[in-house]
Amino acid sequence: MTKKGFIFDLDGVIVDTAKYHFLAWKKLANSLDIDFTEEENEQLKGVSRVKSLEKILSWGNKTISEDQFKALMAEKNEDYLNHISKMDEDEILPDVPRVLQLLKMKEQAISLGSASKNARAILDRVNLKASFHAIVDGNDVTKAKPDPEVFLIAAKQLEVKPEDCIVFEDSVAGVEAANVANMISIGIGSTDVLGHAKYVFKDFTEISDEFITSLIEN
Ligand code: B16
Ligand code: MG
Repeated sequence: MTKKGFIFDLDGVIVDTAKYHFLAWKKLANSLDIDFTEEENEQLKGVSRVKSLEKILSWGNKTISEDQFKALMAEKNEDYLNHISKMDEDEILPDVPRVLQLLKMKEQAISLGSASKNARAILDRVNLKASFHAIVDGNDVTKAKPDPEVFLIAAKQLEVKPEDCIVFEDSVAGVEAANVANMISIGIGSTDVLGHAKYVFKDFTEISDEFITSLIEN
């Protein structure tokens, strides 16, 4: 049987760090007199830090200098890291450990494929680093999702062909990236948003051991 590559996005799949991104972006936007809602935060899921700030500034019709842009990015990240530093294993989303354990037992190849430059720090906080054979994150890519780069690097590191890889993603851009990479895309969230994924589940509690086994065997 061919070994499969299982690639996990981080924010929204393994942990819900979107709430911390929201708090940090809101604080920053409000300090610039820009309104920032949960709906707008949704649109930043899977989007890089630079692109996120560009979007917030355009929503608020603001133009700023390059130096100010850099300073705001650093400020936002410092605030975000402050939230991250308080995370622990309790923040791992339900049934993620069960699925990781099953994949390990079945000797499958497992990678992270995240846009976040803070991915390693987060995995450390929730004590999951050892569960991954490869970690590919925002520090390793030049092109952001929906470009497939992050997942193709992960496949290469796992030494598994893209068509033998399965991607778990909560963002539209991430599902698109997985599809472009010719991988099986599994959306975590709502069908309304992730309709382009091959399969969609609300969360990992809906993903059975039988389903994972069928992915490995087919
Ligand atoms: P950072 P993912 C993404 O992570 C987040 O969904 C997105 O909201 C965030 O802006 C991006 O990482 C960059 O994060 O500021 O930590 O580098 O979903 O691809 O794991
Ligand atoms: Mg995500």
